[in-house]
Formats: sequence, structure tokens, C-alpha cells
Amino acid sequence: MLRMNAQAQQHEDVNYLVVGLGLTGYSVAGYLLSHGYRCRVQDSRDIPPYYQQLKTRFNDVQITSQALDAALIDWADALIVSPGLSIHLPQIQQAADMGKRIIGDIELFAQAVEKPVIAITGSNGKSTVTTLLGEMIRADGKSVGVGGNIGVPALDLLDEDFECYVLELSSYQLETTSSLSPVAAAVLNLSEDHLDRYADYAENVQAKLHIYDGAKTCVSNFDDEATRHNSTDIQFSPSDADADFNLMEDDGLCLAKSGIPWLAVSELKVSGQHNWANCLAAMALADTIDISRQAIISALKNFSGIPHRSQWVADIDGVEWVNDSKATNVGAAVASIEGRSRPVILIAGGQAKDADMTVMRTVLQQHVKQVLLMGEDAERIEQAWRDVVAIERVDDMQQAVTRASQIAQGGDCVLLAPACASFDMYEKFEARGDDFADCVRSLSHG
Ligand code: UMA
Ligand code: ADP
Repeated sequence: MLRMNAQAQQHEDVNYLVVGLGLTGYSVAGYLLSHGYRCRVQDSRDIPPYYQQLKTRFNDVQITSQALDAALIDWADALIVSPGLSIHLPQIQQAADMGKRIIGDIELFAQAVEKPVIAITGSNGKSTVTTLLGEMIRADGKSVGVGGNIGVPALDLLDEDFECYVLELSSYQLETTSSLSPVAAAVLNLSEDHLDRYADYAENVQAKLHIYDGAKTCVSNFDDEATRHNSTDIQFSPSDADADFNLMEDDGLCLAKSGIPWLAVSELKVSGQHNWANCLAAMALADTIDISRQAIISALKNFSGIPHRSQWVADIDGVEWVNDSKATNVGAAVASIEGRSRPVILIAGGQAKDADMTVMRTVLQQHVKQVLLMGEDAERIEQAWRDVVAIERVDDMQQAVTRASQIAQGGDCVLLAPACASFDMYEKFEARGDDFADCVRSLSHG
């Protein structure tokens, strides 16, 4: 059981309604109930994902698996809304209008945490920078809790007393957070995503920029003006020498701070300009919180990336096969394609989340020989790309991989970088990446 603090004691007077019983809702309900706070749970799904686990731990908990109704809202003083649900839903708006507090799990975490927090957001590269920064801190001999949108709910991290916390935060999580005040915060980059949840792109950007609220040091991307907080920012850039953390020539390209080379990029295990940007961002954040240069360099050298992000799968007859299933939006897919040094056969498609797919036309024209397109939004994507690249429609991953193996020639790269979410065909992006890798491996054994 966690020790109680002044903030936590105030929770005793509050009726909490946990809205959504996915990973986050389960974590929130567990946190509240294990502290003895009043809490009820609601989820619109017939069988909410964590129903059984929560009932097993807390037999008495009241779980409503139907639409959020007026009686529940009446009972509640505060709604803790899962990131998978829009706070613009009419019932949630109605609760807000009635004066109910609308918060998320990160706000509860912020109220409870007593150690420094480093927070990371952006359109792409969040999980990579979050993981790498965690490695840098560990390499310096400090204990660190790493979580948030990356898949470990933030409140679960409080079960252990870490020296600091690194959180990956989505725009959805930031919308319901007001008192995090991180010791360092970064917006890595900004490009279109999740337009199915926002009125427009500007609203999505605004949500992300809230990460800087109360931050001691702000880290932004020199090449992406929209990420900027103010003139005191620490800035990184893989292309501009004026940034605090950048790339410089010193007997080969090096990661550098203020004109001093730290590490040759040839010593990194990750490749591509977007990954160099990620390394520079993690360096900037680690340096800001006084992690030693030696620890930073050691972590950079050892870091081989995370699964499903430009992950090498196989080399078969001179053709390289790469899994970037996590390229779930157009910005990520562009970076992914540009990061390859070979001509690309691209496997793409899925749920486009209302994105403008035409922004990929230039990169397709320059680097891609053939697109194999599948999924729910294939027709709309084909319309956007058809006059700049050869496109063939496929039904599933097996067919995509088989066709790619017939088309690809030695020296090519077959890249899964869908520019779309996977939920039309898979439970999650990891399942899509695993399916791709399995199909490729069966080729090499066939
Ligand atoms: N849902 C319902 N009814 C409900 C509640 C949820 O239908 O009553 C649906 C939602 O519409 C959504 C799905 O359930 O499609 C999942 O929502 P959730 O809130 O239950 O999700 P969690 O399992 O709690 O997972 C969330 C994050 N998911 C989202 O933001 C959609 C996870 O990020 C995160 O790892 C986890 O909390 C822990 O913090 C995933 C993600 O896709 C990886 N994030 C987006 C991204 O990275 O692009 C933002
Ligand atoms: P996120 O957590 O923001 O989704 P990840 O680190 O998981 O980011 O990377 C997801 C995908 O985004 C990668 O597979 C790659 O295609 C792309 N990507 C990674 N870093 C960057 C970057 N700095 N700029 C643009 N795209 C990137």
C-alpha cells in the first residue's frame, strides 16, 4: 500500500467514476480501491476487457457495462476518463456542464507523485525516445519508472518507489491533465494524426503543447517551429547546426552538443534520420536532468530500437524485409520510407483515421517502386496515390508478402509501414507486425 500524502487524503471526500475499463481504467480503479477511495466503474462494452480481473481483485466494486447514464453522473463528483474515449462525447460534456471534474489517470498520477517526472509527447518517436531515455537514466545508476501511453499505466509505476519517472503521453492523456509540472518536457514533432478524434489539426497540436505547462525545462524540435514553447527551450535537430543538440562532421557524422561531438552515428544500432532525431531528443532530456555524458553515450551505443519500429526481419536473396507496423500515420510512414537506403516495395493500408494521404505522394514518387495496399481505407488511399506510384490491391498480409516476394529484386527493401491504424484487421499494431514477420519467415522456409 502506498503511503498517503496530503493530496491523496483529499480523495476521501470524492465519488470517483472511472469511465472505460481498458488497461487505464483497470489501473485507475485498482489505485483508488486499494487506497480505500470511493469508486464506481462504467464501460459501454458488453464485456469490458478488464471486468473479470477487477472483480477478482475487488469483489464489491460496482461495474456498469452499458452507456453512461444520468444516475451515475449524478452520483459522481469526478469522472476519470480513459484515453480511448473522447472528452467531447455528449454525456461527458454534460457531466462537465454540471460541474463534475473531468480528469484522466495522468492527473491522478501527477497529484500523487513525489519524484521528478520527465514527459514526452509528439506525433512520432515517443516510445523510442521514452525507452531510450529510460535506458540512459538506468545506465547512470538511477532507478526509473517508464510508462504512460507506451503501455504501462502511469499509476502502476507508483507501486515502486523510483528515483524518477519517464512518461510517454498521448494528446488524449494530456487533454485530461492539468498539474503534472514535469522537470523536463518534450514535444518531439507534430504532424497529422487522430483527425477522427479532433475537430481539426490545430486542436490536436494544442492538446500536445499542454505538456509544457509548469515544466522546468522545455525541449523542442528546432526543425519544427510548432513544437516550440519559448526562447529558453533546449532544441535538437538532425539538420541544423544552430540547435543545442545536433549532428556535426567530425571524421564522420556525430551526435553532438553545442559543437562538441559525443558519438559517431556509425556506432549506433538504429538508423535513419528520424532515429538520429530521436537520439538527440533523448540526449537533450537526459542532459537536462544531469545524467552523465558517459551514461548517455553508453545507452546510445547499446540501444537497438524497439520491436515493430523499422525492425529488421530477414534478408532473403538480397531483399531486405523490414517491419514498421508502428508507422500508423502518414508522418511516421514518410520518415520510415526516407530512412531506408534501398528502393522500397511498400505494404500499406488499414484505417487512415481521416488523414490527408496525399502528403505521402512525394516520398512515394522518390523512393517507392510498388505499393501493395490492403485494409478498410484502401480505396480512398489508392485515389490519393494512384498517379504517382504503381499500386496493387491485396486481401491480407499473406497475399501482400507473397506478391512482394515475386516483385522484389536483389537490393530492394520490402517495408511494412502502413500509414494507418491496424484495428480493421488486427487487435493491435503488434499483431499486424507479428503476422508480417511470420509470413516472411515462412517464405524463407518455403
Ligand atoms: N472503449 C469503448 N467503451 C468504453 C471505453 C473504451 O468502446 O467505455 C473503446 C475506445 O473507443 C477505444 C478502446 O476501447 O477504442 C480502448 O480504449 P481504452 O481507453 O480502454 O484504452 P486502454 O486499454 O486504457 O489503453 C490506453 C491507450 N489507448 C488509447 O489511447 C486508445 C493505450 O495507448 C495506452 O498504452 C494505455 O492506455 C496505457 O496508458 C495505445 C494507443 O493506441 C497504445 N494510443 C494512441 C497512439 O499511440 O496513437 C494514442
Ligand atoms: P510513437 O510512440 O510516437 O508512435 P514510436 O517510437 O513508437 O513513436 O515510433 C513509431 C513510428 O514512427 C516508427 O516506427 C517510425 O516509423 C516513426 N518514427 C519514429 N521516430 C520518428 C521521428 N522522430 N519522426 C518521424 N517519424 C518517426
